[in-house]
Amino acid sequence: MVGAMKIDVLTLFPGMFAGPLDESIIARARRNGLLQLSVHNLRDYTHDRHKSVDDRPFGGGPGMLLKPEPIFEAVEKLATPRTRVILVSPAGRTFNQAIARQLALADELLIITGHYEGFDERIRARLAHDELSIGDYVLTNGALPAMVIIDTLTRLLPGALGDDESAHEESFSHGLLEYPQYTRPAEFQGMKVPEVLLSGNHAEIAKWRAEQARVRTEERRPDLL
Ligand code: JCQ
Repeated sequence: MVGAMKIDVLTLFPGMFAGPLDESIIARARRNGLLQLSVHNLRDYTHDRHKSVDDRPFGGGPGMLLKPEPIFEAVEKLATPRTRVILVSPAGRTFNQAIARQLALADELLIITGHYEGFDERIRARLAHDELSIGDYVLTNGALPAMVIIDTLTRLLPGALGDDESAHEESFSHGLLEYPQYTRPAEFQGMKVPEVLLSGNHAEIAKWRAEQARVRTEERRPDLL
């Protein structure tokens, strides 16, 4: 199967994954076998009566840490030597389109989502190939970041996008923000579509768009230039 990718997710909140991954392009990629996604409940890898996944930090301090045993057991059962194991937390390197393009080349990923104060450090040391953040803010747990990463990777799988969907070159692949775009009507609530776009002069249109993309990027995201 061309582009087929297997992604396993290890989470304390498997219910959060129902819905977002069952719609649209991701649902179609799954139906078509391009994406083989499985969500696993970390609690299923515990053995004690209380199904404990976390414990207090040695040395004291607030909060709880994800304990090693259930995560080690889950990785042992779910990962193969080909699997790239990724932790999701605010302490990871910041996910972006370049990282997405790299990850999309893998054929098996296991995404481990954190919560609370963090992971026991031995999970990082022994199990993780990479640790990713989706940005500098704190969420209640890593389910949403995992879904963001899955979404980004899915649309990069060969065959996942239809012609109309992939005809659109995304902003971050040419390194600039998108130029302003308009559809009908040519005038709406007194706001006119720029004349050049109605001119039929394709060289002028391309020039205008390149200029607009540059201006918009300078104004909004000078860090991209
Ligand atoms: C990911 N940006 C924010 C919260 C701890 C130790 O792992 C933790 C994971 C989370 C959830 O992830 C995020 C996040 N990228 O909050 C605390």
